[in-house]
Amino acid sequence: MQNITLSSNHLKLLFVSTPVGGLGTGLGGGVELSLYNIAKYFLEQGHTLQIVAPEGSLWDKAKFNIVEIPGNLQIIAQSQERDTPVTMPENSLLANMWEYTRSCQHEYDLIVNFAYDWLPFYLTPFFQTPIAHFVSMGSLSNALDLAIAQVSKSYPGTIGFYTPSQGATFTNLTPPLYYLSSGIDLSLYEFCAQPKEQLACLGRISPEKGLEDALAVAAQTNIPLKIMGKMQDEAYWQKIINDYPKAPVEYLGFLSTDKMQQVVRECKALLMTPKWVEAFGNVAIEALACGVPVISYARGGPAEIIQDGKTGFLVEPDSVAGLVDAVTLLDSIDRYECRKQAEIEFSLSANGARFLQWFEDILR
Ligand code: HBI
Repeated sequence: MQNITLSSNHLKLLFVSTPVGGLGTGLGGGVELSLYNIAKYFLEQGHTLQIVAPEGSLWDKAKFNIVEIPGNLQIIAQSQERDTPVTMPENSLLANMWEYTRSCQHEYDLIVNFAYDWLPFYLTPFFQTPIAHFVSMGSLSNALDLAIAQVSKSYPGTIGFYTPSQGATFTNLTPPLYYLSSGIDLSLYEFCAQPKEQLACLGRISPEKGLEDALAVAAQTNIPLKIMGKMQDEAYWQKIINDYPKAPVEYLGFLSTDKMQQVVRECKALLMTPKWVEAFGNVAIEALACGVPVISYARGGPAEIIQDGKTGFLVEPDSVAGLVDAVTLLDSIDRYECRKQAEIEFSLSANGARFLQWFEDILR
């Protein structure tokens, strides 16, 4: 085992990205935002970093020292059943990314995996350089669950999640497990003390987001609802719009962070109605950063973020009546408390420090 001396705590890190799309295309969803913010922190702290990413990534290649790998994208895990066999396309991008990683592993102190895929977990024992695995969703696949459990047993302390509730969806894991939460660049979000009479929804337009319940709130309260996010499931959208023809709803599309926060900051609250165990819910901390309280079902990541009654309200899952009651209580929330929570818990430096601690624990 090479004897690593953390002189001046300088780390040489190799981040291996998700194989479902190039960085900056939005296909990588929340894990793209996480990778961006963690990379920014480690670069600002003076560590050495390289990012292995799919060809066609849009980030600044020089700034992030990105090496682009060709190959066919991996199928997104959410589209598979729990018992679907692991599949590898010909000329697999995932395999090519990990072949590159194997070939240069000795130049780094630590490899960090951001892919939610079986292969990197299976390959871990074949590597000499330690690998930290950041798991970006709840349990979706039996084969991957087993591979994660095996790595946690053979290499304790190398599995990280966003939240405990996300981690709890997996079984047979060996502690210690790490919960990193998340972080955003707060300078991109502007506090607003006096909102308009409107509510917001943020995130991919897809069934697991439960948008029909937000439409029901708009219909019952007649408060205008602004919806923003990638149109992922058009049929689902058409169905829920037809189910609530009278709801005062406006779909604004997928906006840049700046355009999105200009709308969200003027809202009385962000509504989150997840039907699945949301691993985290970056949209919740984006709203808090603008001083916007979050009303969410008490399910998954949002339940670990929102301070009930102080920075928003946690509602009995799937209870539209509970959401409507919470909307009537919004005036009791001090919007500056929302911004303050974001500054304390979810800044780039707070998030980066959590990852640095994790990495140093692994390397000790
Ligand atoms: N699917 N197969 C696969 N691999 C990933 O890394 C992956 C995914 N689906 C979604 C996803 N990553 C990210 O968008 C989420 O982790 C946020």
